Amino acid sequence: MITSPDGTKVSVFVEDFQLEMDSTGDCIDSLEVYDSDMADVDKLVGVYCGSLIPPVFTASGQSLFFVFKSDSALNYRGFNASFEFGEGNGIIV
Ligand SMILES: [Ca+2]
Repeated sequence: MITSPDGTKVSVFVEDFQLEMDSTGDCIDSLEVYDSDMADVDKLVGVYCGSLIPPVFTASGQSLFFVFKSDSALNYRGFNASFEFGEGNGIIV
């Protein structure tokens, strides 16, 4: 989870992305993004896999919640993202 300071909103930029997807386009490994501070189904922004880089995520509040799911077989490259809020930024890997 990423939470920004009071009065700011967090944005996340995915720069590199590759997660396992089957031949029909269903996600085997996935990244779920929630516009919330928890995995609230009503706040699900999207479920991402494959090699298409997801859009920039900007929270409506101060928090974005990420769930990375991976099975034990076939690990793809994964993802690399940076985030920023108001002033300053950081890197998550
Ligand atoms: Ca896998």
